[in-house]
Order: sequence, then C-alpha cells, then structure tokens
Amino acid sequence: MILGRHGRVAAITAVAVAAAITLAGCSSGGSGGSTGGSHNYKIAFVPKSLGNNYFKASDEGGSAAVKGFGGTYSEVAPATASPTGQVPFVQTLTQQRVGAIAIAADDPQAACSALNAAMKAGVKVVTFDSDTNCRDAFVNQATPQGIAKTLVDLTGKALNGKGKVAIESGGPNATNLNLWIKYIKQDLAKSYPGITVVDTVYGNDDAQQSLDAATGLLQKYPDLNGIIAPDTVAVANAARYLSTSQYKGKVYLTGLGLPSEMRTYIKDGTVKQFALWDPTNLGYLAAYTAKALIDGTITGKKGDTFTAGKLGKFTVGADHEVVLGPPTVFDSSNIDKYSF
Ligand code: RAM
Repeated sequence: MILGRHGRVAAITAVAVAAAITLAGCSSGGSGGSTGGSHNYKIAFVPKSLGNNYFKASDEGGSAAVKGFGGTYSEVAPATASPTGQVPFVQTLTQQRVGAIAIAADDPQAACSALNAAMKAGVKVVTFDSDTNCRDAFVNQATPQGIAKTLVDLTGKALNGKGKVAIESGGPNATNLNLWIKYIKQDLAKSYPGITVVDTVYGNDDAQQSLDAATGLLQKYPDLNGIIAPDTVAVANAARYLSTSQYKGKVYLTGLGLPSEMRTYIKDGTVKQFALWDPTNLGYLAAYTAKALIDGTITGKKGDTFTAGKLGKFTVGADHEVVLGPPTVFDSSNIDKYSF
C-alpha cells in the first residue's frame, strides 16, 4: 500500500520534472552541437536549489564552459533545497541520456541510488560545491580546513579571542556546510578557547528563513558577540537583520558571502569582512572536469591531469577530488572589484 502510494507520487513528480527539464533545456540553450563528435557533451547542472545567486553564478560559469567546448548546457533543480528534492531530476536526466551531471548535493546520501543508476547507465557524475558518497569526481572550492580557518581567524581576531558566537548555516544536511562547521568548531576550540559556540541554526538557503534564524538568535542570546554564517543566503540575511537592529556594529558577523549581496552591508558598516571563492570559476571547472571524464582524459584517480580552459591545468587529488583554490577575504578596500 505505502509503496504503491509513493510510486504514484514519484511518477507524477517525474512527469513534472521531465517537463521542467525540457523547458530548462530549451531556455538555457546550448551551442546546438551537443554530441561533440563521438562524445556526448550534454552536460546538466543540478544546483542545491533554484533562486540562490551563488548557484546562478556557478551555473553561469558552467554554461560558458560547456558552450565554449561545443556542448549543450542545461540547469534543473528543486525550487527549495531539501535532502531528496534533487532525486527525480537526476532520474529524468539519466533517462534523457545526458553525458554528465554536475550536482551540488543537498545531502551526502539521499541522491545516491539515482546517481549510481546514472553512472551505471554511462552518465558521468561530477559533484561540485557539496559532495556525495557516490560520484566520479568532486570539484571542491577549497579545503574545508582552510575555509574554516579563514572564518575562525577573522572572528577570533575581531573578538580578541573571547565571547559567545553562534553559527548560522543553510541546509542542515548539506555535506559542505556540515564539514565546514565541524572544522570551525574544532579550530575555534583549539585556537581561541575563550570563544564559546552557543548554538547552530539553519536558514535552509531561504531568504526569509535565514532572516528569521538571525532574528531568533539575537532574541535568544541578546549578549551574543558574533555570528559565523558559512552560507551565502545565511550571511546576507543575517546582515540584513543586523543592519537595522540595535546590534549593528555590536555583533561581529562574518561568513561566506557574495560580494554582490554583501556590498551594502560592508558600506553601511554592518559587516567588516567576509570570504568566498569565485563561484563562476567553480562551475566552469566542474564543466571541464565533466568533459575530461567524458573524453577519458581522467578517470578520477589521483594524479590524473587535465586542462580546464582559461583556468589552466589541474591535477586530481586523493578521493577523486579537484580543488579550485583558497578563498578571498573581502572588506571595504576590495569589495568594489568583484561583481559575482
Ligand atoms: C550557499 C550554499 C553553497 C555554499 C555557499 C557558500 O550558497 O550553501 O553550497 O557553498 O553558500
């Protein structure tokens, strides 16, 4: 009974998803030469959710790369981030026999049976931004320890090594965010033992939920000294809340943010510093990693090398991982140089 009911729901969802994918394929376009000779260069990007400017930027980079090497780019994703929301999209892309799926996973495991089926059917699977337990290669933006250290040192120095901080994240299941939070907590305890993490809250990559999460934190901990938000939606909306509150300039907020979304809060003094890599380059690198897998230039094993267009040469590291590079710290001195 229960299985039957779920089966029907899944079938309805799959039809809706197939329609969405067809539309997305048409609207996002491609160069038309999708097969690249004997190679299937139909490359589909599946971000955590639609509507997040971070993924708009990464998918723009992916689109530019795919079109540049003569493939067909498409982008499909659930409207809101959730552990299982990406599954029907992966299933439909597999039925449509794309050459590769580049996915930023909402959950380390939830999409794995669909992704394993995709790989079995010959589709190359590249994770980018947020990893899964099942893929041919993972394109990581930077090392998790390095990302954590950047945010911990900004906070530790700003608070002179003491005080109460909270973490505001995005999706509670996201592989990338949870790993960064683990290292943030470890590094704070080691490098700044006078700083206590009092809470971790989640905004689910949704603007309103992220705003509410920040509001709730200050209601619960009016003596809070800092917020670390390793998620672009969380940090922008925590800043939005602080900017018009009595806590502006009193609570130190930092995190991983888009310069385009944080500029106002740097200029009005709500935020002093935050960090990020270039998400456009991350998507660009994910597309070229997919191409290298399709071409057979790499299999994903350590030591494999390939050239990613304008970004140059990359070497695959341990656990089939390719790393883009360290994050940049933004403040009032350099914020105007960045458009993403
Ligand atoms: C959000 C997402 C994404 C993360 C950035 C920093 O947009 O959670 O996965 O890498 O923030």
